[in-house]
Amino acid sequence: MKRGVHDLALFGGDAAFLQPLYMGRPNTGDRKRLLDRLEWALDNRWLTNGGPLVREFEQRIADLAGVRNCVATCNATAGLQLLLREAEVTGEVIMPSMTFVATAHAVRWLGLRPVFCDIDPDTGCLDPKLVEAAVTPRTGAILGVHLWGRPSPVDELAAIAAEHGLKLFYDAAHALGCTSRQRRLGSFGDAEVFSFHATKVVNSFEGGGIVTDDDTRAERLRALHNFGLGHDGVGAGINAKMSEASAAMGLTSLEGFADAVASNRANYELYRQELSGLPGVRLIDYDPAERNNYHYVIAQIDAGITGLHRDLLLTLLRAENVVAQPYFSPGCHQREPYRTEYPVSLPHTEHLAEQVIALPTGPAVSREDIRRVCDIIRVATAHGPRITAQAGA
Ligand code: T4K
Repeated sequence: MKRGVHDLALFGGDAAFLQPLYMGRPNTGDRKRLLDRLEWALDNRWLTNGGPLVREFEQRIADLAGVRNCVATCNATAGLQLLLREAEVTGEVIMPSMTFVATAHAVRWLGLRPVFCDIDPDTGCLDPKLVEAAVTPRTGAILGVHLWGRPSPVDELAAIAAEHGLKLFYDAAHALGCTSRQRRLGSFGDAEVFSFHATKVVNSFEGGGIVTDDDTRAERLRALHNFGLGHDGVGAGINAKMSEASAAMGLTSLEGFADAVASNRANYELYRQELSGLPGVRLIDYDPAERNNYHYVIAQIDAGITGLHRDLLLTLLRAENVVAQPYFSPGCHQREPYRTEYPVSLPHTEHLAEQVIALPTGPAVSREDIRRVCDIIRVATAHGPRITAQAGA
C-alpha cells in the first residue's frame, strides 16, 4: 500500500510489483487444446496454404462478425494492404490519426496518401463532418478505425461514401465482439479487418482476418494473399497467408473469448470503481447499450488538474513494474514520415493522444493487482505538482 510520495519506487520506495505487470498479456486459452491441435496439424502434415484449421478459424470469425466471408491473413497490417490493393484504391485515403501507426503505414506502403482527419472527442473515432470536408477529387477511400472497440459513426460514413462513390473500409483491429446499434462490427462498409496479434482479445500469435459479405471481393482477396494464384484477374499477389499453427492458437484463444471478455469487463468495472471521483482522471467509457470486449482500459490524465503529466505517470508506474502504454500517442500525423510529409494540426487528436494511458488488464491481471495499480495512481495524482517538481519534469 502506498501512503505518500516517499513510498513511490521512483523516489526510493519498494516497487509495488516484483515482476512486470503488463497490459496486453495474451489470452492463450486452454494449453492442452492448443497442443492437441498442433499435434493434429503435425500428424496431418498440413501446415499452411488454407489448411483445415485455417478454414475452421475463418468460419468462426465470419460467424462472429455476422458476415459470409473471412480471409485469414498473417497479420492485420497485411490485411489492410490487401483490401486497398484489391479495391484498386488510388490517391488519398481519409483516416484518423488517432490509431496505431500500422493503419497509416498500410496506406502509405501502397503509395497512397493518408489524409488524417480529426476525431469526435466524445468517441475518439472519425468526425463525419470533418470527413465530408476532407473529400476531394483525389479521394479514393475512407478508412475508419473502431478505436478501443468503440464503433465509428458507421451510418454517417456510409452516407458520405455513397454520396461521393468512395470505398469504405474499417480497421477493426480492436473490435472483435463489439457492436454498433446491436449490429456486429466487422459487418460494415465494403470490408473490415480484425487483428489477432498476441496482444488482442483473441490471438493467433500473429494474424488478421478480412471480413466481408462480398463474395467476389473475398475470392479475389483469397487469391491475392496467395501470390494471386488461381485468379488471373487480380494481378500480382503476395504471400500473406495464416499458418495452421496460428489458426490452432486462434481457435484455442477463441474458445476462451467469452471468459476473456467477462474478466476484462470485471477488471474495467473495478478500475472504474477504484478511480471514480479522482480529480483529473477519467476512464474512457463504453456504451452499456452496445456489446464490447472491454479489452482496453484507457484512462485520460488531465495534467491541468492533476499537475502530473501522463508521461511522468507512465515513468512512475514503470518504476513500480507496471507496464502501462500510451496507446496511441503521439497520433500518426505527429510521427515520421507523416509529420514531415503531410504536416497538419488536429486539435482533438492531439489533446486526447497527450492524455491517454492503457492500463494492465486481461485474464492474467488479478483484482488485487488492479487495486495496487489504482493505489499508485491515487497517490501520484494527489501529489502531482510535488512529484513533478521532485522529478525535475
Ligand atoms: N490497427 C490497429 C488499430 C492496431 O492496434 C493494430 C495493432 C493494427 C492495426 C495492426 O495489427 P497487426 O498487423 O499487428 O495484426 C502492439 C502490437 O504489435 C500491435 O499488433 C498492436 N496493434 C499494438 C497496439 O500493440 P507494441 O509495439 O506496442 O507491442 P509491445 O511489444 O510493446 O507489447 C504491448 C504490451 O503487450 C506490452 O506491455 C507487453 C505485452 N505483451 C506483448 C506481446 C507481444 C505480452 O504480454 N505478450 C506478448 O506476446 O505493438
